[in-house]
Amino acid sequence: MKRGILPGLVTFTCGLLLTSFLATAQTAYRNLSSVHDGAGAMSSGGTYTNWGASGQPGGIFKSTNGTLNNYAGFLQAADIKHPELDTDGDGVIDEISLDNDGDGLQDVTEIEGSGFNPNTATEVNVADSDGDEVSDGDEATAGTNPRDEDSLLEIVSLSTRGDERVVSWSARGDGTVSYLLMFEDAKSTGSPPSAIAVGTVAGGAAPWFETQATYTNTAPSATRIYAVEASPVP
Ligand SMILES: [Ca+2]
Ligand SMILES: [Ca+2]
Ligand SMILES: [Ca+2]
Ligand SMILES: [Ca+2]
Repeated sequence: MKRGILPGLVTFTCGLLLTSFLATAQTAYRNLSSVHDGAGAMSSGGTYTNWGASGQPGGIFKSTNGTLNNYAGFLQAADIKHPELDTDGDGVIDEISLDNDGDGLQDVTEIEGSGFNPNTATEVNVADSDGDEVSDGDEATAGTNPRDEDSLLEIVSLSTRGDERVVSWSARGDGTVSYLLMFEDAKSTGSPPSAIAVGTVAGGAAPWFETQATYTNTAPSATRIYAVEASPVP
């Protein structure tokens, strides 16, 4: 269940996306031969559907030829290629979009699960696979579990102790994520401009190393607004 919003903002530093989107949608292209030519079958067990095939290419494979992206085997027929759909509404149809849902993770990365440690597959056509209001791409940046709605970057408490302010947020404790505590002494609609470099934090247990980080801010103003920014350690 999504926890209540506490005072403070949560932001993310998204990584640079080396994605070459096409400016305009191209004529739909579909090549299903590698599926249809194989000895395949589809069966249903009531609550599930099983697709089987022989003679399919091993692993997940993608090749690019000019404006066409060719996904081998099942990926031709299952979730990836839809010439009639533009899931994220960016003007590039899913057929040729590298990132159908526009969450910052490419389709192949979502299927492989390679954007996360441990490897965790996410939905190709759903930007927020676990519905915690943080996109799959932002969860990859923050190192949180994209399949657990209780795993996300957020400020979990903000308390006053004498003339100090104690800020706590959910964090990943294996040293792979670095944090900035940002603040501003006025009402703001964007990320506060001042920042304290907290760096990495320690704690939590494998595989997700979920823990809490705490920072004590001395002599803050009465109206200080806080945000936490996460970025992967290079
Ligand atoms: Ca995506
Ligand atoms: Ca997704
Ligand atoms: Ca999510
Ligand atoms: Ca999550």
